[in-house]
Amino acid sequence: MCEKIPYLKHSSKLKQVKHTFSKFILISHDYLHFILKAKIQTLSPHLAVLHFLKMITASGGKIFATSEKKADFHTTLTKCKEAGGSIATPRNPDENDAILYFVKTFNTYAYLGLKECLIPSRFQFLGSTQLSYTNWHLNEPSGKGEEECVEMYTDGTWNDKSCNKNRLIVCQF
Ligand SMILES: [Ca+2]
Repeated sequence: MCEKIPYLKHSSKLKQVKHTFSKFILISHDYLHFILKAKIQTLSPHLAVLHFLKMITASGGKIFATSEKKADFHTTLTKCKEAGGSIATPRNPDENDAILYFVKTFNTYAYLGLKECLIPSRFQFLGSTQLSYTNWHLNEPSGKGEEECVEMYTDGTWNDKSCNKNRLIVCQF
């Protein structure tokens, strides 16, 4: 009898603790929602500003962004990687349009995430993926092994080009 009292006490205390704890979980869950909502609300104006400044576009779940700066192909790769993304690589007409938006806005060609294969005039996406979409300008690619990179013209078409030119940095995330 005497032993049961502490047990009962302990048990009810345990229930109380559980109750408090579950309440805490609910509160923290709500709190988390609140924080996330607040964060998104804080972020939204920034995204809106970036849109307004013509620095980001979105297409099919991808976000494309420019730093408005120019760089050669290899520097562009580095800058995009440092930003947590990769060089803009259009895999369909919508994505091509999203990149074209920057090319037109800043009136500057941009390098794309494509590279010539060992076979001249054959190109592939970086990472050795076969091209599933292309938008070559008339009579391009024309470099025949001399132009290993690809730039986007202001009409959205592609041209193979040497990799050491200064082009608009456009990354994807
Ligand atoms: Ca060319």
